Amino acid sequence: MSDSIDLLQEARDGNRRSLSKLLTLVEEGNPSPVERGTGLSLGITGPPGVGKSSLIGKMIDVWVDRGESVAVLAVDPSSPRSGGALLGDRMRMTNADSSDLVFIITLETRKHPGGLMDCLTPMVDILSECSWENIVIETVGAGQSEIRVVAFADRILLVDGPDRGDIIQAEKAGIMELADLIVINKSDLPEAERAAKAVKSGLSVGEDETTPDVLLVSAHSGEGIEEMVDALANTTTSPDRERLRVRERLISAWDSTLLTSNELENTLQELEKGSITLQEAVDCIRKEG
Ligand SMILES: Nc1nc2c(ncn2[C@@H]2O[C@H](COP(=O)(O)OP(=O)(O)OP(=O)(O)O)[C@@H](O)[C@H]2O)c(=O)[nH]1
Ligand SMILES: [Mg+2]
Repeated sequence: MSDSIDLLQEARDGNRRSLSKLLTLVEEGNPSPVERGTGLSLGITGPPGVGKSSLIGKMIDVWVDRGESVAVLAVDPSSPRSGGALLGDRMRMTNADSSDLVFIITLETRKHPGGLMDCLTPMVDILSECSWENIVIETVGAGQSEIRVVAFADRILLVDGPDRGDIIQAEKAGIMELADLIVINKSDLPEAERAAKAVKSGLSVGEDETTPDVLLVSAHSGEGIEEMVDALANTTTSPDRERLRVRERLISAWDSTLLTSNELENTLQELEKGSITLQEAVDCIRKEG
C-alpha cells in the first residue's frame, strides 16, 4: 500500500509512469489508495465498426484544443476492426504539448474472469484524483458484456452506424435504454439520415424530457463533433437510466461473486454428475460468498 501511496503522489504531480504503474497495480487487484471519489466517466459503446475509436480520436482533438485533458480506458481494443490501432496512431501523431493532455490505457476482459467491476471504478477515481478532466471508457461491441462494462460509467454515449443491422443489435442488447445520448456516425454516408430518423421515431414512443437526443456525426468529415462534445457536457441522466445502470452493476457484482467463488469448480463437477440441482448449486455458492 505504501508503494501505491507514493505512486499516487507522483501521479498527482503529473508523473505518467507512476500513474501507469499505479493503474496496473489496481488492475491486478491491489487496493487503491484513493477512496471512492467523485470521478465522473463517460462510457462509449456501440456495435463493432461503427466508428467509436475514430470518434474518440476526434473528441480528443476537441478537448485538447480547448485545453482539457482526457484519459481513455479502452476495453478489449483487440477486435479485428479495432480502433486500438487507430488510437495508437493518434498517439504517435499528437505533438508533445497536446499528448501531455492525453492518456490511453487498455484493459483486456479475458484477464478479468470475474469481470471488470473490481478495477474499473477505482481506476476512474485514480484518474480523477490525478486531475484528468475527461475520463472515457470505450468498449468494443454491443452485447451483454459491453453493457456490464459501460454501466459503470456515469454517462453513456451510444454510437451507431447507418446500418440497420447495427441499430437492431444495439436495440436487442438493451443499450438504447441506457444511453444518455445517441449519435449516428458516418453522416457522410447517404443512409445515415434515414437511420437517425428511424432511431428517433423508435425513441419517441413515450417521449419526455429524458428521452436521449439523437445527433448525426461524422468522424471522417468532422460534422457534428463539437456539438456532440457540448451535448455530452450538458447531458443529464434520468432516474430510469440510473436505475438500469445500478441494476447492471449489481448483476456484474453477482456474476463476479459466482465466477471467483472457491466453490465454483466443485459445484460445476457436482452439477455435471447430476448430484445437485441448479438451485442447490446457487445456494452452495451463496453460502460460501
Ligand atoms: N464513412 C465513414 N467511415 C467511418 C467514419 N468513422 C469511422 N469510419 C470507418 O469505420 C471503420 C471502423 O472504425 P473504428 O473507429 O475502428 O470503429 P470502432 O467502432 O471503434 O470499431 P471496433 O473497435 O472494432 O468496435 C474504419 O474503417 C473507419 O475508417 C465516418 O464518419 N464515416
Ligand atoms: Mg474501437
